[in-house]
Order: sequence, then structure tokens, then C-alpha cells
Amino acid sequence: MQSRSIQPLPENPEPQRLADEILQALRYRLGKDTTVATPHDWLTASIKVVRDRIIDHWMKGTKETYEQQEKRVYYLSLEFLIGRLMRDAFCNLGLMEAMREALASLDVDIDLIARLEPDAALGNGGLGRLAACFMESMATLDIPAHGYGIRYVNGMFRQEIQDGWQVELPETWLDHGNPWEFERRERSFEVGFCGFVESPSDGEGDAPGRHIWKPTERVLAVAYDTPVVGWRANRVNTLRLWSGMPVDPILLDKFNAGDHIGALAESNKADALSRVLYPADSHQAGQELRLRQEYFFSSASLQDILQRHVSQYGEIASLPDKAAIHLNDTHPAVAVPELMRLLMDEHDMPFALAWDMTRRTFAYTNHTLLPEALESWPVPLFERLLPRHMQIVYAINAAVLLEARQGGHFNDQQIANISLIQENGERRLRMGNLAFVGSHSVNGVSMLHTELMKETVFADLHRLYPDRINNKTNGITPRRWLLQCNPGLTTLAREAIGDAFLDDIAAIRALDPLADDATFREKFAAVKRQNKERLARLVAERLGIRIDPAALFDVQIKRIHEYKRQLLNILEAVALYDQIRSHPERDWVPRVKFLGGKAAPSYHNAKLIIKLANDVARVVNRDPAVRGLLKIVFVPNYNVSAAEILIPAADLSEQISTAGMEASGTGNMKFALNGALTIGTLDGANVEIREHVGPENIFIFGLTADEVAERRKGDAQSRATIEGSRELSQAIAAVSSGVFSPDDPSRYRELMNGLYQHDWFMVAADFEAYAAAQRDVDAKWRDSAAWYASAVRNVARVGWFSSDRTIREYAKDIWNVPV
Ligand code: 26W
Repeated sequence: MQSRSIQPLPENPEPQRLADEILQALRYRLGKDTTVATPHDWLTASIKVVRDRIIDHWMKGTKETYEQQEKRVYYLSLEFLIGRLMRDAFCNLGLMEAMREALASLDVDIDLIARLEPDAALGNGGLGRLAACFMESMATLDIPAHGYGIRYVNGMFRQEIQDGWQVELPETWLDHGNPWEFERRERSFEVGFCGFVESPSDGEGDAPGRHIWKPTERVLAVAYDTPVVGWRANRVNTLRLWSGMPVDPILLDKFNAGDHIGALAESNKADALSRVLYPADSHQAGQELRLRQEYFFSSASLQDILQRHVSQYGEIASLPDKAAIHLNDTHPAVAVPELMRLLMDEHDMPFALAWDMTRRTFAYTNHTLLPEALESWPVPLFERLLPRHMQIVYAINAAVLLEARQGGHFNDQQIANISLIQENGERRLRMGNLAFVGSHSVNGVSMLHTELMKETVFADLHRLYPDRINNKTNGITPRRWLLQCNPGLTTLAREAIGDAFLDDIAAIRALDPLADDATFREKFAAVKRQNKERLARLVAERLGIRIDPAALFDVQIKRIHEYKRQLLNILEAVALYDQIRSHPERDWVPRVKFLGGKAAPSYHNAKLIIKLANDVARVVNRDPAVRGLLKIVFVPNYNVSAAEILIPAADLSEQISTAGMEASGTGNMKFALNGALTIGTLDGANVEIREHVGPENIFIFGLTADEVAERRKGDAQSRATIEGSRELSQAIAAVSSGVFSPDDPSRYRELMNGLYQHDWFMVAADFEAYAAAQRDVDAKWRDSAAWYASAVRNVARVGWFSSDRTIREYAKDIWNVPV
């Protein structure tokens, strides 16, 4: 990390002083004294105390940015999976130990109250967590940045497992209020929907130019700000989340006329905008409410950004020099025509100038190549909700297609691929194409993913704009994913190599030679063991399953999706189970397999896979013939807080997606940084992780992305593949015939038949290679010196996968802001 942004830690306050402040907060903010304070009150009081300290840094940074006219970064994302914030703040402010002591002196256990903080689950998975890591890194690197999103009252659903099935319950993270946020009633903007467009009176006809949109529906977006603290409180940035409010809270006329429901209709509509996060991470929702949410937060954010700009600079033309607006996937892509509208209709700019400014301002990150995840909206729906934006989209499309035609290098099919409108079948607006043409930079999130983007979804747009696509391999914040979640390993590393890695995670490389030091390896193994014991205790307490911390802990935690191949993992476990029973004489490595993740409520196969994991777990875990050599644990309600406990305790990280389908993965990075070895395919960032850790410190198996593409082109060979593998056919037969579902023997028949019929996700095709790689894992585990040497090397060599590095690249190559 460059020294520019490093400042000394704020003076470490006396625990006694902090204790006094906590008591004051308890008394004057909560109106309680120690005799009646609940654990929740202690939590709130503690948060208020740190928040007060944050505010001074916050105001200082905001003032400097203003005075020095620094360029600001605006990160627009429909998801921010921030998790719990209290430890984050303690850690980054250097207050952890002082707060622990202060609370202890008041007879309060910091760990106990920390567990009461709700896990803010305003995201589905990787994309949302990446946004949270980026926010922290931008603050750490002293980049003036604002995150913009929606303050969902019910974020990601809470998952319960009942009789092995996933049940979705509402997440009520705001039940006790949110001590972090500041409501900014004065910062509210009107957002319109529907209505009609008045053409200009000066006879320009339909040509783009100044038009007046008369929406017939309006809502208010009200800002709620949460401070985001960087490492060592270098800088505090703002996460601004919008909440929907009615313009008129109650229509009194209607109420008085007896229409009590109608009187509240507007209020309910506004409320709906910020109520739920759509619980789908790889399937475009296609619902009107989703498009309304996208426009709601994009419009409010842009109005806010423009207002800030104009009030500071008194003009709008310098916007691209002072603001970099980032589109996190296509979810905010409607911001492109919205900025055009604001520039043309409210700031009187001609189309060409507005278009140039828009492209210089926006940048777009793509996070998925799955066709079913690429957003597109039926033209009639888009036109009804946003009639003015539809006109602008047509004008943009005309300009882009003209450019393509003039080049003369494109045939009709290629022109059709470039078009913002998909013409075959129902006419749909392609949000990926819109985001692409409206941005000066389009990036993928790993090297492989970026190359595939150029070859597949954006092949023709890439030919038209060959300099636009670039790669920014994802990263994770080492503060949360090492310092906070793994204090044992952090302390060990500090003792061994000093503190440099706290400020610059690349310096953790200094651990590398210690892989050959037996004493160090033992200490490292002892830390891992402690983390495993903590997890084992939790599993016993909460799930009633006894597991042996000496066993190999094998973990697959992520959204449940067929391409992520939890099914491959489970089938291999079934095969292993069979082997353990058939060959009791062999020297089996004791293993505990952890699986965790949520399935989209409408994703039938994903939910069935959860049930299968639980069915297999039930049978295996209580079979005395297994002698505890294999245990399977499905961890319910996987979220950021669960990850913080599971990852430090993992020996083996499962990153086994079908090659070419996982854009990057970020869990893979978190596990490696915490000393787990990866078993994985050459997919997403695994490819780069292998380059960094070295092929001898990772278990790579299976088809490559090219081989997958080849195989999909040819005849399905899956039946032959399955029949060629005794282990696989037996495992499939067992599952299919109801060995694990005696209450409903045909439960998995169709799921298993799918493997015979097309095997789109290459579960059968990769099975043998995966099983062989697992036996390599066993062999290495038996040589514990070799295992821990590799584990240490993983920790030492993955510093590059820090979101600080990623953000520096964005800052330099895309946003043009200094770091
Ligand atoms: C419209 C529905 C929808 C919602 C979210 C479609 C697609 C998404 C996201 C693109 C899903 C997502 O989280 N993608 C993940 O992004 C991570 C951060 O870049 C990557 O590491 C993961 O590989 C990718 O699956």
C-alpha cells in the first residue's frame, strides 16, 4: 500500500474512558441505566460510541474532498452484503482490545453482544459481497466514494431447514432499529413512473432534444446513510441507501369518502419499492417491481449526484471529470438513459453532447455470462413505465447502429447482436448492451471470464469497440477476511513476520519460507485446530451433530446452483460412503463435509439438492459402519457471519463449478487466505489462484472451459460416461432408487435422469477426475508436514487477491482517480 494514504492509528483511548462513554450513551441515548439494560442495549450503546468517533473522520474527509475539488467515485449497486459492522469498525479504528476491556469492566461480554448484531444481508451472494469489500477498500485507500443502493426492509430471506427442505422466512434485520444509519429526510428526491412525454413545441418532431416527461406516478426516495470506515480510519465514506416513501402519505379525500384501502394505496406502492431484495442471483427476475426498483434507485442516485455537482461547481459540463459512476452489473443500467434525460431535458443539452458526457462518466462491470441471468425487459413494459427513457434508448440505438453500419464490417446478424433491442420473438431491451454502449469501460472479474466475454456475449460489441473490455480480477478485504475473522492466524503472522502485512497484505508473502519450518507449521496447525474446535462446538450446540476437530474439514459454501455443482460433491460423498462400507480394512481419512447456501425460492433443482444433502447426511451420519469417518453437515442460513466462522476452520475449499461458468468466485480467495487448500476446476479466479500459489499447492481437476464448450457441441455422451464409471453409476443408482429417501423413493429420479440425458453441467463428465483429486487430497492430508506447508504457502501467496489491489486498478485504469 502506498504511504500516501497511511496515517497513524487514532490515539488508543483508555478503556476506562470508553466505559464512561458507553454508560453515557446508555443513559442519554437509550434512556437506560445498568440495572435495566438488556444485552441489546449494550450493543446499541457500544455502536453509538464508535459511531461518534467515526463522525469526526467522516466530516473531515468530506470537507477535504470538497475543498480540494477531488473527483468522486459513485458505486451503484442493487446489493451490498455488508454483514455485521461493529467488529469491522472496532478493528479498523484500532479499538478492539480497548472496547473488549471497557465492556468487560461493565460486566458485558463483547462476543456475546457482537452476536446480537443483525447481519445486514442486503445481497444475494458474490456480487453483493464484492460491493461491500470494495466500499471498505475505497475508504482504506482514501478514495472519495459513495455507495448507492436500496435499504431493503427485508433483505435476503432467512433460511430454515425443516425436514431437510429449505423454508424461506422474512429477514427482519431492522426490528431493533439500526444504530449505524442516519436518516436524511432533507435528502429526498422524487422519482416518477408511467405517464407520457410532451414533444417540444419548437417543431423538432420526434428527434431527440428537450422533451418534457409527465409521469403519472411519483414516489419519494429518502436517503439513509451508513458510514464506511477504512483501515486505520484513513477515511470514512458513505453508503447511501434509498427508502421509498409516498409523496402523499394518505389520500384524505379517499379516506373521508370511506375508501380506506385506496387512501393508503400510494403509501403501499412506495413501501413495496424498498421492501424486498429479489432472491435470485442467476436468473433475471423479469418482474415489473424489479424494474421499478432499478429505476427508483438509479434515478434518486443520479439526481443526488447531479445536485451535489452543480451545487459545488455551478455547472454540469465538468461532470465526467469530477464523477466516475460505476454500474455494478446491469441492475443500474437504466441510469444510462436517466443521465441522458437529465442532461437533455433538465440541463438543455443536445443529444450528442449528452451522449459524450454520459459515456465518459459511466463504467460497467459484468458478473455473469449465464444467458438466463442477463437482464432484458419486454419493450412494452419498459415503454409503459419509462416512456421518455424508451425514446432515448431508441435514439442511442440509432446512433450505435449507424456507427456499426458505417464501419461496414458487420453483417446483418452481427448488427442484430449489437442492437439494444432483441428483435426475434418478443421485443426486449438488452440491459447488457445498453450498459456496454453507455460506458467507456466494460470489465470482467477474472482473466478467464474477461476473455470469454470477448468471445461470447459481447463478441460483436467488442469488435465495434475493441478497447472497451478490460479485466479487473476480483479481490477481498483482508481486514474482514483475515484480521477480524481469524485473530489466531493474524497474531501468529504478526509474531512471525511483524506488522507490515496489516497495512499491505502483499507483505504476507514473508510467511512463505516459514512453510519449511516445522515449529511454525505446528503453531499454524494449532491455530487451525482452535478454529475447527470453535466450529465443532457451534455445530454440536446448534445442530446436535458431533464432529471430530481432528478430521479433515471440507467446505462448500455458496449459493446453491447447478453450475456450482453441489451435486458433484454430494455424489462423490455417496460414492465415498459406499467405499468406506465396502472396504472397512482401508485406512480412510476422516472427513467432515460442510455444505451451506441458499437456493432461489423458485429454483426447483437447487432446492432438491439441499434436500438431497440433508437426506444423505441423515443416512451417513448415523450409519455405525461408517465409524465416524465421514460426516456431512448442512449449515442452515449461510450468510456473511457464518462464513466468518466456517472459512477460518476449513482445511479444504470446494471451488468445483463447471469450467467457464463461474465469473470469478471470491470465496475461493477467502479460503486460501485462511490456509485452506483448494480443490477446484480451472474456472474463474481459480486459474489465477493456481498461478499464485503454484500447482503443487492446489488440487485442480476436470474439463477446461474450452473442453466443456467442445463437449456441449457434440452428441451427449453422458450415458457412456456414467456407465464407464462403476462408482458413479452405483452412486446415481443408489440416489435414484431411494436409498436416501425411503419415505419417497422416487424423489430424486428425475434429478438423476437429467445426468443421463444431457449433463449440461458436466457432473458425470468430471466425476472420475474429481474423485481422483479427492483421493490425492487424502494422500496429502496423511502427510501432515506436506499439508501444512502447502497451507502456509497458500496464505503467503494470495495477498494479491486483496480488494485493495483490485480497487487500485479500477482507480487507475477506469475511474482516473489518484491512489
Ligand atoms: C437479475 C438477477 C441477477 C442477480 C444477480 C442476475 C445475476 C446476478 C449476479 C451477477 C450474481 C452474482 O453474484 N455473480 C457473482 O459475482 C461475483 C462477484 O464478481 C463473482 O465472484 C461470481 O463468480 C459471480 O457468480
